[in-house]
This record gives sequence, C-alpha cells and structure tokens, in this order.
Amino acid sequence: MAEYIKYRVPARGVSATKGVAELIEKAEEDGVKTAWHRLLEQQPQCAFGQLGLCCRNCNMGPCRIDPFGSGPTKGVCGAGADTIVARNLLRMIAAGAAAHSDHARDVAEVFKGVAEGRLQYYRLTDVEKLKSLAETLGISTENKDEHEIARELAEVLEGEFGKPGDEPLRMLALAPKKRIKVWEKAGVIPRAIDREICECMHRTHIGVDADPVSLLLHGIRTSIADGWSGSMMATYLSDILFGTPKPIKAEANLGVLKEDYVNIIVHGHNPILSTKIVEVAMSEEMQELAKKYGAKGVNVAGMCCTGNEVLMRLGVPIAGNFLMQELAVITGAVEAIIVDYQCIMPAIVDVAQCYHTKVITTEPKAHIPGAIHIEFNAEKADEIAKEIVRIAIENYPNRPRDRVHIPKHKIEAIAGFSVEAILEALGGTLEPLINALRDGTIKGIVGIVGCNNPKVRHNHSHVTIAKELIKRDVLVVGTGCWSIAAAMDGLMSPKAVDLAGPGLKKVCETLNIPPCLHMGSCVDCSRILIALGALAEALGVDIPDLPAAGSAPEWMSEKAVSIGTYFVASGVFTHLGVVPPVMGSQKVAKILTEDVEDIVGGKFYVEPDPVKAAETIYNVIIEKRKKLGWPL
Ligand code: XCC
Ligand code: SF4
Repeated sequence: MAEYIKYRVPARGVSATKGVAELIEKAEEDGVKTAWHRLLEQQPQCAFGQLGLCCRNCNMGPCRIDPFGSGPTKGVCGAGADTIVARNLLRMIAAGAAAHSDHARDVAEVFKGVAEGRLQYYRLTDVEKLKSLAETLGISTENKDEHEIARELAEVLEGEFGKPGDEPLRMLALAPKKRIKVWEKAGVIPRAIDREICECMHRTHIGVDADPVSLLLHGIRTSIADGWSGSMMATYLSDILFGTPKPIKAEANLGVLKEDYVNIIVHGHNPILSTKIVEVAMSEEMQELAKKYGAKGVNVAGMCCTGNEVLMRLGVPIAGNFLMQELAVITGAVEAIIVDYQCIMPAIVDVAQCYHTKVITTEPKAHIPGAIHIEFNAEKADEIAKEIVRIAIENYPNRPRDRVHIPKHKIEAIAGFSVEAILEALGGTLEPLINALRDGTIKGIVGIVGCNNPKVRHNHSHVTIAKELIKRDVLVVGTGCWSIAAAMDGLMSPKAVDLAGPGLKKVCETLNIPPCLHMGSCVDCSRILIALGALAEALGVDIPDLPAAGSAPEWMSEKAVSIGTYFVASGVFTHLGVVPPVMGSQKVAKILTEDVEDIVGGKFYVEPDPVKAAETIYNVIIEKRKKLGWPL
C-alpha cells in the first residue's frame, strides 16, 4: 500500500549515520512514509503544547494559557501557567517511571518464578550479584542456597512496588549515605514505586496540588523511585538472570542485516523475550530449518534497548536506534520484527505492509493493530520463541528480492561495560580511575543517554557531544539510543582513542578500552548512578562534587524525562539537547535550571547546539575540579 508522499525529506541532511539517507530515499521511491515525513506533515506543531501550556486534566477544559498575557491567564478552574506546566511535567515523569518500573516488575516476576523453581527455561546466572544485592538489602546469605536467597530477595523486591507504610524504598540502600541525607532534608524519600506514580496522578487531578514547587518535588521523589529502585531492579535482576555484561565485540548499523539469511529484529526493552529469541534462533534446529527454506541460516539483530541488552551480553549485532526501526523494514530484508514494549512505533505495521515483514507483538500490554500477536509467557518461553522464529523463517521465500536494499555500512564496537566490567578493567579497584581524575589525566566523566528525535539531526548531537568531550579528556559513558549512535559512529571501537585527548588516550590504551563506554539500555542508566555513587563514596564527597555531568542530547520519551530528573535528583548537572515543554512557565523553568540545585545539587541545562553544550559541560567539570582543589 504505497502512500502519496506529500512532503519529501531532505534525506542527506537528516542523519549523521551512514546508510540512513539511502533508505529514506528508498522509502520515498517505494511510497513509504517515515517518522521524518510524518513530522513534516505535523507542521506547525502546537505552540501551546510545546510550551506546556495546555491542560486536558478535566472536562471543563481543554484550557490553554496565552503565553503573551493578552488572552486567558487561567484555566476554567483557575489553574495558571505555573501549575499547568508543572502538572504536565509531573505526568511525564510518572509515565516514564511507570514504563521503567513496570518493565522491572516483569523481570522480577520471572526472577521470582526462577527462585521458586517454577520456570525451567530461565536460571540464576550471576549468583555473586544475587548474593551481593541480597546482603545490601539486609538479607543474610549464610548457609542458604542460591534459590533460598533468591526467594527472600524476590519478596523484598516485590514490596518495592507497593509496600504499605512510609518506610523508604529498600533499594535506596544502594544510594550513597550523603544522598539519602539530602533527600531526607528535601522530603523526597520515595516509599513505594507504584505509590509515587499513583500520587503523581492524584496530585495532577483537577483541584489537588496547584503549587509548582510541591509538584516538582514530588516529581523528584518519583524519579528517585525509578532510578534507584525500578530501573535499578531491572538492571540487577537482568544481570542475575542473564549474566552481568563484560566487554564484548559486536557490529553496529543496518549493514548487519544479511542478504541471504533470514533476518529477525528484536525490538523493545525486556531481555526476557529477546534473550530467548536469540537463543532459539541460533539453535541448530532453527538454523537447519532456515536452510530448508533456502536461506543460509538465521541472523538476529537488535534495535533500541532490547538490542542493547543482547548486544551487551551475547554480542548480537545491533541494527540501529529508535529512528531506524522503520528503515530496517524498508531494507526489504527483514522477515520478522519481534517486539515487546516501549519505543515501538505503531508505524512499523504500516511500513511492514509495503514489504513482507511480519510484525510480531508479544506483550499483553502492547498490542498494535495489524501485527500478529503471539503472547509471550515465561513458563513456555522456549516453545513460544520457537513458534515466533518459525514464522520468520517461513516468511523468507516471500522476500521481495527486487526491492531489497541493505546499506553496506557496519562497524565494530566493544560493548558490555557494566560497573563490574569497568572495575575489572581497572584491576579490581577504582583507585586508578580516581588517580587519573585527580591528577587531571582525565578531566571528568559524562554520562550521555537517551533517544532520537526527528526534530533534530539524527545522531548528530549524540556523536558531536561525545567527540567534543573525549577530545577534552573527558571519559564518556552512556546507554540507550546514544550508545547505539556512538557505536555506529565508531566511537566504541578501540580505534576511537585517536579522537581522544592525550590523557584519556593514554588511560584507554593502558586499560584497553574505547573512550566511549557502552553501559547498556535505558534502565541501565542505573549503572551510571552506581558508578557515580561509588566514585563519590571512594572520594568521601557527594555526587554533585564530582567532575561529572549528564546529557540527553536527542531525547524524546517520557522515560528520558524521568531519567533526566533522577540524574538531577542524584546531584548531576544534566544537559537536555531538545527543549522540554516547560517554557510556558518562567517559574518552572527557573526551578529546573537554577533553584533545584540548592535542594539536590543537580540541575537541568538546556542547549540545542551540541558544540556549545559540550563546552558548557566541560566548563562545569572544570569548576567542580577547582572546588576539589584538583589541577585543571
Ligand atoms: Fe526509546 Fe530505550 Fe529513548 Fe531509545 S533511548 S528511544 S526511550 S529505546 Ni532509552
Ligand atoms: Fe482547565 Fe483546570 Fe480542567 Fe485543566 S484542570 S482542563 S486548567 S479546568
């Protein structure tokens, strides 16, 4: 079903990643629209929405506040710009925290099933990590077998979501003591994940919380529940179930798709599904089946964060990040795209209809009209994974051979830098890193995270900021779609040390690591928190004192809002490269970019220009070094 392309995309200009432009051009030839085309059709986008000034929270509305003050300054209920903007932001944080934490809940359920011996297809892989988490949470591990420990841990973690009472979240035991004090003083210690998210919805209902300060403080509380418990749990339990990542070589970009293989893409976020698909697809049985259908075998590639999960642990090649999901289908060479949840554009079904690709949804909470729905269930994981992989293989003969175009670009990357792996590279202690920071060989550390957004040039800010920082001897770590962008640009290959400043280069060469470290998926931003916490504690300071910063250059999702907020709440200076919808309230903008620093030690900084942003981030790092009395 080719569509009429009303607005053409300047394909050569919209992406910094090789292979993207040729596929956008192919899309237009094939009569297929992409997110870039739909963004053009959306112009001009609603200015009230951009400023955060529209409210639909009750049916006396929708209400809009006139940003110039000549029209209405209050909604029907009397809510003004400050209230409306803060409420809208709080709802974004709630949705983001919900997505991360509900993902964690799904992993926790499988973990519990394994602990109880109910799930034969999953097992406890990293028992060390299991024990260390249990002990941190006050569960004694003495004289207990691993399943017993896991059962007790599962029970505590289950409580994180909805435990009654006002006791703090148990996972906060992973946070530095100095942070806890700061949060206590600010009154933002989270009690239970679901409770904080639920309270966001309550507070933003018509006629509840109207004070922007109080609303935003609850946003901070909710984000802490995400970062230090929900996302943290997803990371820990995925490591316990599937193994803690270690440095591993893999390839990145659309060129990882193979002309004469059955190509399967795993897309979404939860490793419970993707790991199984990879395992089953690589089995002798499925490889043989593929040969029966005329292919040389089965090739699985990742997309977005679940791609990061299998990249980091299994070395599965990654085909691209968020804005490349449609392009993968447009190659005409993908037999099936298997998805769970988050960041799956409903559009992939429309795009798939123009080729032969089957879109297979697997989650009860994420159906897409037009997709094949095969519900995944951990109890029958292997059987269901086989059924899904078989559909892909049987679809191989339907590939439209005359319309296949796989860009040839792919590049080697080293991924898998969990905190444990970084420590190992350092020889088991933080000392060498601390010394390098202290004497100025490395100036600082920046975590870059987040999505793609067609409003800005695809992957351009991601790689520009990273390059600008490493050249100034700043070590860059990161997750999510940033890490895929960096990998596709070669920044995670050992050769990238040539782009680093002399100090960072020396350190990377000694440790045999690239200057940009892939720390995982969106939920693995929790790894960055752990790393910063450990550094701060080792130095006897608090996170805001560290020469460190965060950046989300091309963010778009509500999850990114939650991540940005918990970075700030954790004391990190956090850059946003796409303006958030808060500019309709000077007060809210000022709280987020100035006042919040006095409360939690971190703050937001908004700058669309990646070169300027990198300069400012670097200057902030230098300021922090000055305060520590370290050489500049
Ligand atoms: Fe989604 Fe995690 Fe954003 Fe990428 S980075 S677009 S949220 S896949 Ni987390
Ligand atoms: Fe309008 Fe107030 Fe209702 Fe929002 S809550 S739609 S501002 S009346």
